[in-house]
Amino acid sequence: MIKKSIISSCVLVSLFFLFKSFYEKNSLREISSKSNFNVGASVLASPFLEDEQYKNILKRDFNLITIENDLKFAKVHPQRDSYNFVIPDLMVKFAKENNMKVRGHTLVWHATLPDWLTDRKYSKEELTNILKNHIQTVVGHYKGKIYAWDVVNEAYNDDGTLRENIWLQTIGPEYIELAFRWAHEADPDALLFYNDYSNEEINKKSNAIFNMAKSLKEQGVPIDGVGFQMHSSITYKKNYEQIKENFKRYENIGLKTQITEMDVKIQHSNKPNQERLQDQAKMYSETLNACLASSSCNAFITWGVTDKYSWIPDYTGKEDAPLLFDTDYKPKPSYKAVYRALQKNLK
Ligand code: 9MR
Repeated sequence: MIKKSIISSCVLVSLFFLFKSFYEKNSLREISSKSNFNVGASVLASPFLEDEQYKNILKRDFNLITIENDLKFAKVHPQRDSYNFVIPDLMVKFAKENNMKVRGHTLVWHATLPDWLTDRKYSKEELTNILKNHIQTVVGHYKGKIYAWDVVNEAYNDDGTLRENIWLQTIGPEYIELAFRWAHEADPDALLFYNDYSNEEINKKSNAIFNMAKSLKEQGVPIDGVGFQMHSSITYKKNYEQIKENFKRYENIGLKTQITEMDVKIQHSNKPNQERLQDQAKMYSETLNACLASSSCNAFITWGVTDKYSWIPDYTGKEDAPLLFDTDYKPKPSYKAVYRALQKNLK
């Protein structure tokens, strides 16, 4: 009995050192940058401001950051006549110093709106002007510094209809097209994306989004691609053939696709932890394989860096471990799976 447990401890210790030396020799950034592929993570203000180890992982393993919250309407435009760029400016500076791209998130959304906007009703003309000024001020502030914007986020319901939100109710469905045009006027070099969740497989929502993007492109509206958030759970198996088919149809019409907010929940499974982490690793690599099977897909971004800071425990009220690094900043099996998928697919 004692002999058996000594042997299994030795196996675990050697696996740990093997994995450690794997991590020391390899980085996601290095392998991605050689092929001009974007590998990124979203960044939160508090660890960014306080945690050097967090920033060290960011610059070591990623060539792109997405500003997770600090460019949302309520954060960047808290009063009708004042903007606050302090934190996003620091993040953009950090990215520049470390030769990383930045994704701006997000210009038009139904959530994280300031009270001054939601507390009273505006006329169509007033709200149109407010949105135009907002987009042009924010995009203009970062002209030449932000590589891509999520211009419109989550505008569709699961049944493929447009979500009721203040923009649709007051401006009308043309708010989407207008937002892209205004963003392009403010920075003609920035790539402009529509971004949503549950749009990776073929379903009513993903068809509606594809048709919208195709029609905008045909009308000459400056849209460059669609973002697929990819918030996932090991207990919901995805249809990777459909995901590939979906990315392929964007390739066929000359639009880019990007995985913009991937994380994988493990809290709903009853399996032992090690097995859940293996299932999670598989889900990360299969998703990345589906992305890399299409030339339209040029970015893979996780929604956070380490399990220490993720939106999921706050949102679900339960512990989880959805990302590539654990709470001690050690790379998880998912990290290695992502590395292997990049290695297998990138030339
Ligand atoms: O992770 C973000 C969390 O910290 C914020 O409180 C929340 C509300 O602004 O937004 C979360 O990010 C969301 C993203 O902006 C859009 N897609 C879904 C993400 C998770 O809810």
